[in-house]
Amino acid sequence: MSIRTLKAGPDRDNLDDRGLSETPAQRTSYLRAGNSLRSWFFTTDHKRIALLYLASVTIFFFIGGAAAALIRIDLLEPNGLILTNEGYNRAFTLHGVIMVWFFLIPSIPNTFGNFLIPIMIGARDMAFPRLNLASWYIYILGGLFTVYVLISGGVDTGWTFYTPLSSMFANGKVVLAATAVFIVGFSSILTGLNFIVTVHKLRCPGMTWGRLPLFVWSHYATALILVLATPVLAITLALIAAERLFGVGIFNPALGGDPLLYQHLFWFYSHPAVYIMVLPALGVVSELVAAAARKPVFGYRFVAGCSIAIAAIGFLVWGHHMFVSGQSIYASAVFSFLSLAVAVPSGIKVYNWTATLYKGHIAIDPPFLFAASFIGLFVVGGLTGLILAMLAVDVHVHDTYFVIAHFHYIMVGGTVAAYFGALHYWWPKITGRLYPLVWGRLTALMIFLGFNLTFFPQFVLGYLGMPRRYHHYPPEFHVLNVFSSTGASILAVTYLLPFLYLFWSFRYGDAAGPNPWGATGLEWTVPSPPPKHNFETTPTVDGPPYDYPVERQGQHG
Ligand code: HEM
Ligand SMILES: [Cu+2]
Repeated sequence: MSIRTLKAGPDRDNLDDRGLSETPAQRTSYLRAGNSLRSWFFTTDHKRIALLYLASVTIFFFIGGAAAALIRIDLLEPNGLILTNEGYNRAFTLHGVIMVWFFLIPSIPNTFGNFLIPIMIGARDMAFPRLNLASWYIYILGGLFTVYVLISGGVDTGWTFYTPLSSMFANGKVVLAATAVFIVGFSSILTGLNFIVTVHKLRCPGMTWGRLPLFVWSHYATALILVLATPVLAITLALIAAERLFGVGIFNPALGGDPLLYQHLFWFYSHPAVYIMVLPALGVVSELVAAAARKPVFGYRFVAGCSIAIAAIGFLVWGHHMFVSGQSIYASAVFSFLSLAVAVPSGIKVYNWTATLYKGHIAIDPPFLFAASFIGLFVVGGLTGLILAMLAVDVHVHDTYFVIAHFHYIMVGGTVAAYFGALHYWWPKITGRLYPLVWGRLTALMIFLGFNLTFFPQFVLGYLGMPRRYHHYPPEFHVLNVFSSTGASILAVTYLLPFLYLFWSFRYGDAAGPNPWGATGLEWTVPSPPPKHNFETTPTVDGPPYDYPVERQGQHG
């Protein structure tokens, strides 16, 4: 097995029956603290809850991915290959609903945030451990509801549930799907609340706001959005249900309602929600970049502040989804300006990561490769966002594949890459085991290639005028669609790879030792896997974050 740059595990005197070394702390690790189902399903340990989420978001990722596969197979032919028109609509709705609410929003915060925030700030657990477990149950309840809606008929409105389609014409289980999303919203709100209180109240002595890891800063910003925006979504979905079930006139003009009101309410949540999806990823990348370069993050305060700025400005730009809705041109102009402004803090982060990597002794390991793909794809996604924020251009490409490509570059290329980066970086901490680095590198490269082959052609398709959400398309779009579906097949295979070698490592990998990457941060001071209560004694912090030794920098001249 290849462990080129990873330091080997601890002393050899403590070998277990597999010949792996094991310290007393590892024997009392959170993984060993009881193995009954009860000890897992009623746990209040943030680390075990994180693993419950890890398992469940993975399952939803593959359910959503299966729907994506159906869509891409179908689009191999201009007239559709396997699905009926109705089936096609249901497949992309299922794909969007599952990916957005059951994967992208919870993936990084609920798994890695849950696992790492208490350890990173020197706490023994979250502020409200039982609420944390309750959030998981609510998430699962919402998930089961969604799967039920899927097998009992499905919904054909798209993940945005736009009215009047959803309120008047859709013949699917719109109310049930809305209920499912409504339920899972509570999970988001409770998790956000838990993060905020934990970061405010449970920081160990010396862990000032100016010393918080950037991962924690970005989760703090995310938590603010979760708590402030999610209730608006819940109310919006309840209003759709009220209109469909009881004929209350809210969005339906025939009843005195206004369909545009729906779009305002929906995007008031859903634009901030795209930052719920990407801010935790930005936090992950800051950690990965610093560890790969073994340098302090350049402009720490700016990177931290930009998380808060992105969260704040993100609340002011929702109208950029409505440029062609007929809203006033003055409103559109303001939304256009503010949308361009939100790119500034995102851009600052990219510059600061680049400056951090500059002249660093970069270890070309899987976490770095995922972080590097993140940065590249996030830049493409962000720059095309600027293109979309231009009023005149958006009239041309709105509701085309250009928009699909834009948000997939950020959400799949960015957030999913960061999710895999986090998995490869903290896996030794979570499990106490090392995995073969070559496989991680191969996966990172294949995901990058497969991703670009899938989504780059979609920019061209959209620019040429292929509308989104159409089941049939003119033959001149055929070749680019075949490219896209080919890339999607590469992606599908590659997404499965980590599950093979990571599970292998869980069983057979070498012991990781507390700090295999030689990284800074409290999580690397505790044993891998961490003991049940994280710290034997409460730690004290007396230095800045990312305190890498200076003499290791800049030797490339
Ligand atoms: C530089 C910052 C960004 C700008 C200026 C921007 C701009 C835009 C604009 C104007 C649209 C609407 C296009 C249309 O419907 O015609 C759009 C759509 C979208 N963007 Fe962005 N964006 C940015 C970053 C992001 C980020 C960070 C994410 C995700 C994490 C994201 C996710 C989305 C999604 C999901 C949609 C489409 C929603 C739908 O209609 O289904 N964007 N973006
Ligand atoms: Cu937006």
